[in-house]
Amino acid sequence: MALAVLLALTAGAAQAQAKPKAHGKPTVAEARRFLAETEQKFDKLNLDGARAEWVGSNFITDDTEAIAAYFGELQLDAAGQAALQARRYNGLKLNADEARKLKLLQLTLMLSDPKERAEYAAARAALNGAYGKAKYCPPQGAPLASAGKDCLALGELEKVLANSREPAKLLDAWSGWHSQSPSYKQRYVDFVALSNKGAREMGFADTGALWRSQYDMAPDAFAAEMERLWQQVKPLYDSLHTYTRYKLRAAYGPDVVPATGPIPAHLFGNMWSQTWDNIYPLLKPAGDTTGFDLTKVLEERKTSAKEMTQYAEGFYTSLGMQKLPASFWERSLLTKPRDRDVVCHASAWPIDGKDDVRIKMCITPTAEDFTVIHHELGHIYYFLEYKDQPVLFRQGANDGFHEAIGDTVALSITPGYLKKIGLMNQEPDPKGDIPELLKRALSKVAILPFAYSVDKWRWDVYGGKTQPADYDKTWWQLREQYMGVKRPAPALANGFDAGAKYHVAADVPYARYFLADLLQFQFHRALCREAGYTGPLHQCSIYGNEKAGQKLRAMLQMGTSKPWPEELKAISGEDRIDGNALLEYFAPLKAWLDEQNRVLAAQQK
Ligand code: X8Z
Ligand code: ZN
Repeated sequence: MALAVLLALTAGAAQAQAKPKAHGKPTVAEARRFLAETEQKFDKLNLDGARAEWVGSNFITDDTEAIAAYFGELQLDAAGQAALQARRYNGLKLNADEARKLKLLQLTLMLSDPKERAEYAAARAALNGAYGKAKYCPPQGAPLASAGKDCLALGELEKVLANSREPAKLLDAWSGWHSQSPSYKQRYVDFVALSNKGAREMGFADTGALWRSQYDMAPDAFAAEMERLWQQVKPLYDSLHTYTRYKLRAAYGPDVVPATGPIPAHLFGNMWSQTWDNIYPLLKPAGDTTGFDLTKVLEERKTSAKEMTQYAEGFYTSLGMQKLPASFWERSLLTKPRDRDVVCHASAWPIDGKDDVRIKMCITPTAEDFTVIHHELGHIYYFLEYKDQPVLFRQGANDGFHEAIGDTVALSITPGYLKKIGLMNQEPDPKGDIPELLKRALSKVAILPFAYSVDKWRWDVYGGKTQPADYDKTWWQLREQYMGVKRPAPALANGFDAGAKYHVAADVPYARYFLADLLQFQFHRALCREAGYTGPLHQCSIYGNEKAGQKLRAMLQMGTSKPWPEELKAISGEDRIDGNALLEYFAPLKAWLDEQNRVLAAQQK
C-alpha cells in the first residue's frame, strides 16, 4: 500500500516536469531557476530510484525487477527532459559552477518515446537480475558434479578457480559460468540498440562516444589517452606475463600451458583472468619462506563480515574520517543470504545523497575480500565527504577517481600495518619486498590490459563495428592481443562470454578501473609525501596520518564540482593521469622479474 502511494506520487512529480519553452530568448535568471528546480527533482527521483534498485538487487523477483525498472524509467525520463532544457541555456554568461552543471546535465541518454524508455529500463533491470540469478548445474559426470550441491552460484565457482589446481575442475567451473550468459545475449543486443538510440537523440555518435565524453576532454582525446597510458605500462605487464607463464608451465606442464602464444584463461585463479593473486602460491619466489597467508589468518579466526568491515572502517577513521553511520550497519548487506537470490557483486550505494549509505557484498574471510571491503568503503567515504555538494556535483571527480579511493587506502595495507592491527604476528621480513610486490602486481598489474580492453570491446559494440554474431570473436581477439590469454575451450554456438562479466551485463562502464589503477598510485605517492614519508613507495602506509587524511578529504569533498585535472593537481601536483607512479612503485619488482625471466629462459635452452 505504502509503495503504491509512493509510485503515484513520483509519477506525478515526473509528469509535472516543465517542458522546454519553445520561444523567447533564454535568460540567466531562467537558467538559474531551471537548475534549482532540476536539482530538487533529481534529489527526490534519485532517492526513489536508489531504493527501488536496492530492493531489486537484494531480493531478485519478477516484482522487484518491475519496480526497479519503473523507477529507472522515471529517472531516465527526467534526465532526458532536463538535458533538453539545459541545452537552451548553453552559451549564456553563467558562473563556472552553473556552466558545469549545465554541461553535466547534457551527458546523458534521452529516449523521447515512452515505449522505448520503458523497454530500456526493463532490459536494464532484467540483465542485472539475470546475472545475479545465474547458476551452473553440473551434469552427471562433470568434474564438479560431486561438489555437494546441485547448482553452483558464481561465488562457489570463483572459489574453485581460486583454490583448485586440477585443470579439469578449473575448466568445468570456467565453462559452467560462461555457459550462463548466452541466455541473456538477445536482451543485451536489444539493450545496446535502445541505448544507442538514446545517445543519438542527445547528439552523440553512440553510447560509447557518450561514455568517452565524460572526462572533461573530447571523446577521441580520451581514447588516445587510454592507449598512451597502456603503452606506458605494457612493458611491466609483459614481464609479469612472461614470468607467470614459466611458473604455470612448471605447475601444469607443457600440454596445458604453451611455450608461446596466449595462455588458457582458466588457470589464473580468477573467472575473468583479471587478477592473479589467487595463484600466488604457484608463482611465489623461492625466497618467500614466511608462508604468511592473510586468508588463512582470517579464516582461522573466523573473522566475521562485520569484523572485516570494521577493520576497513578503522583505517578511514585513523585518517580523521567519521565512524560509519548506524544506518550503514542496519541496512547494508554484508553476507550472502542463504534463502534468496541477490546480486553478490560488491557495490556501494548513496541512497539519499546524505547519510543513508550502504554496501551490498557477500563478504568471505579472505585476503581478496579484505581488499575489496576497503575498496567499497572508499566509495562510501567519498559519498559521505561530498554530501554537502549540490546533487549534480555529488559524484567522483571522474569515475576513475571514485574507484581509486578505496584502493589507495588499501595500498597502505602493508605487513607493517597488518602487524600493527594484530593480523600478523611475525615481524615483517625486511627481505620480503619482492614477495609483497609480486602479490600486489598480481592484482594491480595483471588487471591493466583487462580493464583497458573491456571497454575497447564495448566501444566497438556500441559503435556498430562489432555485430552480435561477432561478439565472442572480437572479445577473444582483444583478450589475446592485450592480455595474452585465450578461451580454454571451443566457442559456444551463440556464446556471450563478455556477458559473463558483471559490468557488461549490468552496463557499468569499465575504463574507470583502468584509470583508477593508475590514479591510486598517484594518490598514494602524493599522500605518502604529505605524511612526510621518503622511503620506497611500496613500504609506505598512511595509516593513522591525519595530515594525509586531510589532503584526501579535501579532494573528496569537492565531488565533481571542478574538472578532474584541477582536482588531481590539488592533491598530487600533477594534472594528467599517468603510469609513472605505478612504475615507480613496482620498479624493484620489474628488475627482479626481468632477471628471473632471463635465468628461466636460459634454463629452457
Ligand atoms: O567491480 C569492482 C568493485 C565494485 S565497484 C568490486 N571492481 C572491478 C571488478 O570487480 O571487476 C573492483 C576492481 C575491478
Ligand atoms: Zn568500486
